[in-house]
Amino acid sequence: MAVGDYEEVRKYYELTETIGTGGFAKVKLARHLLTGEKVAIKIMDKLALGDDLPRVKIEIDAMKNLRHQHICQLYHVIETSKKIFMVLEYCPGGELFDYIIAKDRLSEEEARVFFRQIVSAIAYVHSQGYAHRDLKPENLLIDEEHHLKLIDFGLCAKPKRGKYSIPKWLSPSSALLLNQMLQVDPKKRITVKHLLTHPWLVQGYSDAVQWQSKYPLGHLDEDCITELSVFHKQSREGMSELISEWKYDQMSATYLLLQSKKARGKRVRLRVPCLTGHASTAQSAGLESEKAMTYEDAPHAFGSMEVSDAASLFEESPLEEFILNTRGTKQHSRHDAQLDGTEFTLSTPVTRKVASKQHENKENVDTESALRNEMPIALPAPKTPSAKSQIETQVQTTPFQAPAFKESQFTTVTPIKKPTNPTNTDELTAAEVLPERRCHSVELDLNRAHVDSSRKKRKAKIFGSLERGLDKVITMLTPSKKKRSARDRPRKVKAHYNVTTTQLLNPDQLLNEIITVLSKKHVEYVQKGYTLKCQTRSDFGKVTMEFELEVCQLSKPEVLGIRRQRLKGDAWVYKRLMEDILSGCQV
Ligand code: 6Z7
Repeated sequence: MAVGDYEEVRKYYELTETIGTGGFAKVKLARHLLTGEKVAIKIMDKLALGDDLPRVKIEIDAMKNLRHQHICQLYHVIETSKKIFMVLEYCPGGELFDYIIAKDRLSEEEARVFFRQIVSAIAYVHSQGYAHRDLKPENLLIDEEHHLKLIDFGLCAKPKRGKYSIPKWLSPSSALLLNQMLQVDPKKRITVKHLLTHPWLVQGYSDAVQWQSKYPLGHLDEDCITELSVFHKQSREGMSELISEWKYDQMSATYLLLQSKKARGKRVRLRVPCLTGHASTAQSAGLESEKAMTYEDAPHAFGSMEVSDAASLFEESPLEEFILNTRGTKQHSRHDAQLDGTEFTLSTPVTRKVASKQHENKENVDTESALRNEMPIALPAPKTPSAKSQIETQVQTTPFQAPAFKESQFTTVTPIKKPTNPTNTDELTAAEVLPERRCHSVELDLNRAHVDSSRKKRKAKIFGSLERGLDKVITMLTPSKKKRSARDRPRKVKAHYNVTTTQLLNPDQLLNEIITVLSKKHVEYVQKGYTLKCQTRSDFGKVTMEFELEVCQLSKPEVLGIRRQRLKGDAWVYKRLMEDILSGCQV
């Protein structure tokens, strides 16, 4: 990861957790510093994109021309030498696919609500001369108001689509509609225009589907322009001209996010980004420094800093920070000490050669390279969050021979009890899984590891370049007494379609049930409190799926639940795995 690439983004946005990965892109949650609005940032590596780079450009060009209530809004494009960042509308409801699966099936009424929105989006897309060509429930997200947003333009689908079966519970009118839409011959297929007034779609409504954009590109919102002109000390006319250029830069992003705030009934106010040390206010505002506004200039603009809101968004998981930062360049260390009483069962892949001469003298230990030589797959024994005194890493090996080199986002570290010779890199491979080390557990007393500085120094000598990586892990793993109670209990969450309720009363028992099933299913996991960050691999060691499972507490009704979230992998494979896991638990 090139630090400079991210610096450009951090001028304007505070990046937090990863909410999706796939192909050559990952999507991270973030907050726009000036407006405080949450956004999703799609991050792509230009080199990795290779031949797909033109597709990304096509998508961006299309997105710049599309603005519609049922299309995920592009706010900002940041291109650096190595990366492309697409700042997009935040859709906290996740994928329609997961929603349907969770509900098993939708009622026709609800399907109609959604379908109207899809048809509306598609009719608009077509009206602008574009075709999406990859319409599927995975490409429809649900926003805060439970409205659908179409995503992922620029992907070509190759429909094989002709043979299909109609579920027997569908009404004759919906079966007829599907039949009209699924005609292979385009001449026989119903047009989007006819769909707008199709009897199935207007049933129970007084009008046809309204497909016209509520936010036409030419229209500028007065309140947003006023706020921006006050903030930037520009005339309203000047500001309108600037916005009308639609450069999809910080100015466009700020305008669009203000507009979105207004649409949700929030105050149209800009504020001082006080959460970052990365950029000055002026820089963040996309202005020359002399134009930066002070509180005295316009106090209203510095109004409500939603501190608690921001804090919760930015409460990064230290483990995730470590896991995701396998390139050794992660700059945010301010959360390092925030680990809160969470026990980790550092999961399955066992680091084989954790250091080599190549890595020894690097300033930032190249954790990824060091950890790429991972050996799958050990399935650790469950570790309940309430067992506090130690962290125990179960090291087991699988019966099969694993490939020697693997790419993994899940970095795992095998605690090394007694390294011997600090200068001998062979000795530094103490974590290698040797036959005699198989099937035993290694214990680390993390409380002691953190406080004993002389031991730490000794360790520094011993581990050489590895020290940084391990220290970070240990720091992260050292429970802070004050905070740990917070994670001794499952998190309270609201009922959501991604949460399956259970009849079990004991969260540790439930966690153990899940872990047992994961082990049976050969799912690797990292445990953090009541959250299990899981992944599966192909026979060749490639990570095929990433997801999270969390034992949580629901309030109405007061029962334990299992929250699940897919981060990567095929939606159908995930669905089946979830069914297996959830039915495998005695819940
Ligand atoms: C045009 O819109 C696009 C284009 C594109 O190429 C990619 C995307 N990708 C997105 C993916 C996810 C989200 C937004 C855009 C998003 O907001 N996801 C999200 C946000 C919050 C939460 C909370 C926890 N549950 C899942 C979740 C997902 C869009």
